[in-house]
Amino acid sequence: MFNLILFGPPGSGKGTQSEKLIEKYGLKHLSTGDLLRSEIANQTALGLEAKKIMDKGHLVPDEVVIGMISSAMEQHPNAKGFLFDGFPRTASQAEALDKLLALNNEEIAVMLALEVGEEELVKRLMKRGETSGRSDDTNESVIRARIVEYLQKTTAVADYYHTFDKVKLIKGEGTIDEIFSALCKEIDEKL
Ligand code: B4P
Repeated sequence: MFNLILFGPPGSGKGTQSEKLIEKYGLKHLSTGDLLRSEIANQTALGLEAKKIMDKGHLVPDEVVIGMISSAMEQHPNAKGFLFDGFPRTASQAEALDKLLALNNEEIAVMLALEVGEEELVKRLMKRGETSGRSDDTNESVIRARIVEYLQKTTAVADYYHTFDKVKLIKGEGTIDEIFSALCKEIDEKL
């Protein structure tokens, strides 16, 4: 199995690049953002609770997202590998993911971390908000709150994987194809 984490702040292009990567490498895409938005669309109890938190730009509790990822992994026992997008976002989520993978003698091969400046992130998300219908993309103060959450809680995840020498930094500004090539180069070196 080849398991990789696509990491970066909100709007750094994780979702955009994930679509291209899963097509090229045949990995199973697991995006906690997509899983949460599907719960919201289906108006489940979990989704209704999560929406209130996401609309403030905050992170959904660890136990909720870990539970979602665990059951999504169980549903794909024959996957060639997983691409984790937007997960883990806290150090606890990272530890839980390592434990889940270890149950099957698996591990994370690499974390690819997209680096994008704050003003570019805000610009991209405001632009996406014009068409996406995502309530967390329409308000600049919510977008900035998401970036603060990232700086306060999520950057610790990169520190965690740094200790295992698994982090590769990728310039996340430029054309989508340029960034995709840089990501593929790192993956091909690990395969
Ligand atoms: P997510 O759904 O993970 O998404 P995101 O961080 O908003 O964006 P992403 O980086 O995927 O950006 P995209 O490619 O779309 O999170 C949403 C919320 O869910 C979180 O705030 C949180 O509340 C909750 N959540 C999710 N996972 C969680 C977890 N593990 N724990 C707790 N809470 C969790 O790109 C953005 C825009 O930029 C797009 O419009 C795209 O077209 C554009 N773009 C992409 N690449 C570009 C490029 N190279 N140049 C110009 N524009 C580009």
